[in-house]
Amino acid sequence: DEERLEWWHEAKFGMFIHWGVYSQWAGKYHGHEQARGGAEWIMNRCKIPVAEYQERAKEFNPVNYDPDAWVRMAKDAGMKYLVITAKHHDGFALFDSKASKWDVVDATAYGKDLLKPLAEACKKYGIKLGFYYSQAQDWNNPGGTVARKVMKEGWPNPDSTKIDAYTQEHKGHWDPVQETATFEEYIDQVAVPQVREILSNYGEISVLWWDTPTRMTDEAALKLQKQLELQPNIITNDRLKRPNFPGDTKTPEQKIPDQEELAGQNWETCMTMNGSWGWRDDNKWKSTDLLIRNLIDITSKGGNYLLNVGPKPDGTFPEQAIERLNEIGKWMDVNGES
Ligand code: FUL
Repeated sequence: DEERLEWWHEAKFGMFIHWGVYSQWAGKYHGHEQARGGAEWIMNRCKIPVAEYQERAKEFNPVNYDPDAWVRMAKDAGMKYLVITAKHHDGFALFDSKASKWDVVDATAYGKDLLKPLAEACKKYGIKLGFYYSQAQDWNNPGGTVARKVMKEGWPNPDSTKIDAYTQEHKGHWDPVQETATFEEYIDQVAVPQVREILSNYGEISVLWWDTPTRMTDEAALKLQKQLELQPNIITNDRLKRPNFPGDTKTPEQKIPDQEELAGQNWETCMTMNGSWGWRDDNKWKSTDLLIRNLIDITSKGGNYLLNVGPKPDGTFPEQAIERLNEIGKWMDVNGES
């Protein structure tokens, strides 16, 4: 076990990438600014109907996507691994999936697998690749669960009080389509096969990053965990199901633990560069100085830093992110280990 985690401890610094069709919305729905939460949550926060969300996805066409450039930017900043949202809570698969038509190949203008060329670029530059997979929450594939997020009173839809009542009665769902399958059907027909796909079709996968175990069952967790055998050296986090599926790593989010808090454990602080995981320009960009101080603070305490970039819908990194990665790279040239 110690051996399996050796590279990860040595790595110290990684890039998190939150990308999907939510980047098209960039935190705005019908002219209203999303009031709370990351922009990747817009479908839930604004209770966007499934049909409307999927209609817009047809226009998703990241013609400027250059995974080679992405990986070079990570590498030049001193990052040693990369974790990308293969599927976030909106259920959209960035890969070619046979288990659901709600994927980049079938549901968008782009029509090509986004993870394949990224996996190739990671291999080319010696960057370890990990996949984030939202195993329970899925707002588009029927049967997926939903966290109940109360929207601001009367916003953005003047009818939102009514929608909230529906949502309360329907375990967080806001669109009847979401309940046309059971959770068990979703696990067996979508989640398990998709985890098989991402662990089979992209070469060596070093990390599986589960997220939000909303209404997970032991049965579902066991089925998903079993798929990890496809990648014997894979490292997983503590978010498959709490508390009895601890995985390998603890995942403090947007915070740096005290020296004693997670001493002796494997932990990784994940953090945004601005106020959102998914693309949104919110004027909350952290300074490069702060990002570097965070990196020093975290690694001196024995943790890893997983720093997020939320690419734009055209496939490019925000200029603010590029600038910060460049500056971190310059600091690394002088102060980094290699
Ligand atoms: C959270 C998610 O709900 C956020 O959207 C983001 O992915 C973060 C890393 O984990 O729990």
